[in-house]
Amino acid sequence: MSVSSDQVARIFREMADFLSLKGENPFRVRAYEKAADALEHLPGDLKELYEQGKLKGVPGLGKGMLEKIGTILSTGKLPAYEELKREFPEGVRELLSIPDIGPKTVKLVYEKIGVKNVQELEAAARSHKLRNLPGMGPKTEENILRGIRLYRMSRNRVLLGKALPLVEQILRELREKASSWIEMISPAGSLRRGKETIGDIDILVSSTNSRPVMDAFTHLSPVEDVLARGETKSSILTQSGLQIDLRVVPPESFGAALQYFTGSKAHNIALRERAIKKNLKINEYGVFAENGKRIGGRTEEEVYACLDLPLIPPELREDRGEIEAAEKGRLPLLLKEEDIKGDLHIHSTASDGTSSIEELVEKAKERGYEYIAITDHSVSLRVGRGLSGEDLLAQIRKIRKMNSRLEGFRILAGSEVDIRKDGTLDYPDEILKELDIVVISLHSGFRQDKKTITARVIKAMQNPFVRVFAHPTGRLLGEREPYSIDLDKILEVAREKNIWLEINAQPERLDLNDIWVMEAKKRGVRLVINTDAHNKDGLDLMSFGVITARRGWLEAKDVINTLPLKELLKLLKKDLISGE
Ligand code: DGT
Ligand code: CA
Ligand code: CA
Ligand code: ZN
Repeated sequence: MSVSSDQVARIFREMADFLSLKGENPFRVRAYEKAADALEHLPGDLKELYEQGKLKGVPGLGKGMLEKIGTILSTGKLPAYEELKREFPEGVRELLSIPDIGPKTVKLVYEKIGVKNVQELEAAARSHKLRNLPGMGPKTEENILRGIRLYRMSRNRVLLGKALPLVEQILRELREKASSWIEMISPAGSLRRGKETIGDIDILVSSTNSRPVMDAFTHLSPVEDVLARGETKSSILTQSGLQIDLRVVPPESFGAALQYFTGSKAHNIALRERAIKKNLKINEYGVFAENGKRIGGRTEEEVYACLDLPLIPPELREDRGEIEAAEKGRLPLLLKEEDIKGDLHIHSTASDGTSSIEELVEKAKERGYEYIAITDHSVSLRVGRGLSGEDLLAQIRKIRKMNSRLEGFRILAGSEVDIRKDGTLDYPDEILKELDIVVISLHSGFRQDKKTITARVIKAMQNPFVRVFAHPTGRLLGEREPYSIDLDKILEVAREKNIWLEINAQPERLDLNDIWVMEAKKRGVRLVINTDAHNKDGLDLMSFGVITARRGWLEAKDVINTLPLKELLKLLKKDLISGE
């Protein structure tokens, strides 16, 4: 077993934190931190350096520290560290990472009111349990809550589904407040590329006078704090803890800056290499010839054209082969939201939804759809208020009746059938065969090992009535890891059995993700984009599924629910005229 210097550094950092929590002499605390710093910058293998005596004399590694390193190298452990670790619960050390909270405060809240993690600290501050502790007051509670927000911001990425509405609001407000100074405005960065989570938000404006734009920006209604303010760049922190960077550039550079700040970094690097081969220089100001003459930069099209490329859609700019495809004229004709003709995974009030089928139909028609499938939960899903077989049959009859009164629109009677722990389905075939569409998914047994869970799904996929496998990995962004399903095998079976894999459009799911969507397409598996809506407004989440599909290079023809009703019914082997 070999211990790396980074591992030892981590132990020393934790030691420093624990000792500071105990109120130890600050010099002792600092000694561990210095040693950790030194270890993180060591060249070469720790054990070798130690055995060859080369650690002696390294600043920060005194005699005492060398002894501790020796102990860790020979036993894999440091007794003093193990002891300290037992003294404090897991989450307490994390509290030290919150800005403006020192070890004294952490020790106080832990010992006096039992606060053991960030969540508990937040709750204590909100319910005013901190203000009566010695040395604290209402102001301290405010500061701590702000610190927690800052901490979460620095650590957490936010969902595209959270960031996008905020950006829309900000663009609206900026346009209102500084309209005469804004020539063009666009989001950039990961948000423009449609990444599922966003680190910070980047916005770009072209203007000949940046001051009034920066004024408007730093006074936007969601501003909590102005982190930086300058001529060309300012940054704010919103009340929800997101950082937003605004850059203002002159109109002749707008395209170059938009290209540059949209990224991704990897795409930009690949593009720059291409420029160099053509004896050009490309940066956020423009594209330049060898003699320094500027040859483009007002629009993105111009930037790409200078490199003999067509405009590459932002969602593809991840250095996954898009430049080569562009060069060969083989960029996909990406799917658009208008291509979507229906939604095949929706819950109604019959199970855990909050809109009636009538309301859902109305909303779907507003969106210009030709069909929806109502797929309430199946019998054993108690939390989802699953339907008994009898209830489901009654619902099917109700839907058939509704269809007979609808023109140019079709409600498909479906179900989201739970795959039980043993791979059997939650309704018998006699019921499944009555449905227009069967969607299957997992809601339990997430901890099964890879072999078990994969075999379980494959078993379910053998049922001839199954059409769609929904949210195939079960991940919830920032909350739950995917279960350990072998997607490779699932794709194989999906192609063989002609089962469509879902891109679930819920912003915290986006499941399959872009990478697997791309892979599914390569393997000839067809995809369907569904919102899994639990109320009528949930149908509007479709856009997030479409963005994910675009990031996976999908065209309309790769996606089942771009098919007109007639074509879809053919695939489902159903008649256009609804049978009673
Ligand atoms: P994020 O914010 O973590 O979700 O991801 P991005 O892609 O928005 O990254 P961000 O905000 O750090 O920077 C925005 C864009 O600016 C990035 O996508 C590409 C460009 N950029 C930033 N730093 C560099 C760099 O060092 N080199 C190059 N070539 N481009 C960069
Ligand atoms: Ca960003
Ligand atoms: Ca940024
Ligand atoms: Zn569902």
